[in-house]
Amino acid sequence: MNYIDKAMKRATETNCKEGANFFQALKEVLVSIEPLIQNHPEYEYHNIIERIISPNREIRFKVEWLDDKNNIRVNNGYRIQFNNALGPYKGGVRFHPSVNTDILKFLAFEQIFKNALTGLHIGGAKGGADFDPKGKSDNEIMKFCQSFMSAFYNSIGSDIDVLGGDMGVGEREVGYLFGQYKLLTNSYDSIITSKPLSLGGSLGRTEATGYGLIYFTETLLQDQNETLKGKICAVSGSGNVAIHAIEKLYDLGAIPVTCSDSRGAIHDSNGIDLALLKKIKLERRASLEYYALERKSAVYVKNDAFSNGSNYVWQIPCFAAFPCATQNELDIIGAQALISNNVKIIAEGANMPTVPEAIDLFVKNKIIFAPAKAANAGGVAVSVLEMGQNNSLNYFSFEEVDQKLQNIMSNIYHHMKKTCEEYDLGTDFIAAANILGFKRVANAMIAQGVL
Ligand code: NDP
Ligand code: 2IT
Repeated sequence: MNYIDKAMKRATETNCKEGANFFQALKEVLVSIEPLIQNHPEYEYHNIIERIISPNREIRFKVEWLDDKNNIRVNNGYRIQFNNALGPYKGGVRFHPSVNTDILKFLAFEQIFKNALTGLHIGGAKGGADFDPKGKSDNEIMKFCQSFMSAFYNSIGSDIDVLGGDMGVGEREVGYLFGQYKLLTNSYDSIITSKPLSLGGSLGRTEATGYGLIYFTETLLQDQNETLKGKICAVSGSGNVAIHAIEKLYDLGAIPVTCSDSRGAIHDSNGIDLALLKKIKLERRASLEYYALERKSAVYVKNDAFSNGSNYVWQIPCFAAFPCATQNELDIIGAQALISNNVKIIAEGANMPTVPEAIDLFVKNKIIFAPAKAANAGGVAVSVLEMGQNNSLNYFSFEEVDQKLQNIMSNIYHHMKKTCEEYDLGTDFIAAANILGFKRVANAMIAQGVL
């Protein structure tokens, strides 16, 4: 039995049986590190694969809270502290009804290697709850955040595990989570990032994931004598990552023409009206349907109206496609449409947004593919800058953070390129990201001995 089959068998025995997302993430890493494993017998000697595929700790807790009608509500909360070989656990918190152990394990596993790629000293974790923030009042969100933090605050700490934002968790939620931790521990420790500025948040953190995605893409393209300038781009999602990707695309002279949410998609051939998008999604927290009502050039397609179930945005001809909503949102139908419309590059803003079969199609058709672990690492990287600023009490300007973000994204690309050369990978940036990330974590595990 080869190491991939052995590891998958071990994962099946020790993890949730229905862990489709976790196994998808796991398999991609295991397959692509093959050239590394062949050249490094020490990883087998130290049994790194079996050790790296099991989370160090999985915390599961009940979250009880009172809604506005004084009904007692109950949700499931989780924190997966997957690997801390490189530094304190670090990773976001997701509030979404779909959250379960499988989703959080895949996210935490990906986070280990993404965090390693930043070159910063942080381990990988992810947490969240199956709580749906949609339709909840501000008071209910606050109550939920306070109960969530009360349930597991003693498992985190500024040098143990530092939380951050993710889907459904932005500045508002982070502020409430932070406040409750402060109350319970009487400390102002930096146990969460993406904080509002008034609580010690970093300038540039809100923008970092979306901006970083576009910096990474432009760096990669420049290396191929290409640029985003003047090019039509398709973006999915309309949350934190998508909105700031669209903003940076405009800064670079590109033309983003699509966005989407959980209910439908927008195609605006004049270019997305960013101010209107922010008003609808960030201020009003409303559906994109209202965008189309206020903007005559926009076409709105409801998810169920595009009958094959695929996201409509991938049908729009574009030079570059940026999936920025959620996992497995770019399917084969979308990939086929993008390829037949001569897409040049796919760069993942969301975590694992492309199904494996679609990735295979892109690779077969020589479409450049920038994987999430590298392309969306700007968010967590600026989170670490936030931790550094909190600990040193020395705060950077927006321009300083933005410059550091550009340097980090450029370094990630250049290290991946070097890995491609070293292992003769051509432009297989998926393999390069996995090899580079794995190597850094594995070496740190070996250096610490058997724990
Ligand atoms: P937000 O909650 O701000 O936005 C999520 C967006 O995705 C919303 O537009 C939402 O629509 C849409 N969406 C959610 N579920 C679905 C679905 N099933 N089908 C179609 N659209 C959907 O989250 P973020 O922008 O922060 O996160 C987006 C992705 O980026 C996630 O994969 C996240 O893990 C990843 N990421 C986030 C980082 C960050 O710093 N925030 C860092 C790195 C990665 P609606 O408005 O209707 O809910
Ligand atoms: O997936 C991610 O990298 C994030 N959600 C950001 C995590 C963080 O700790 O800032």
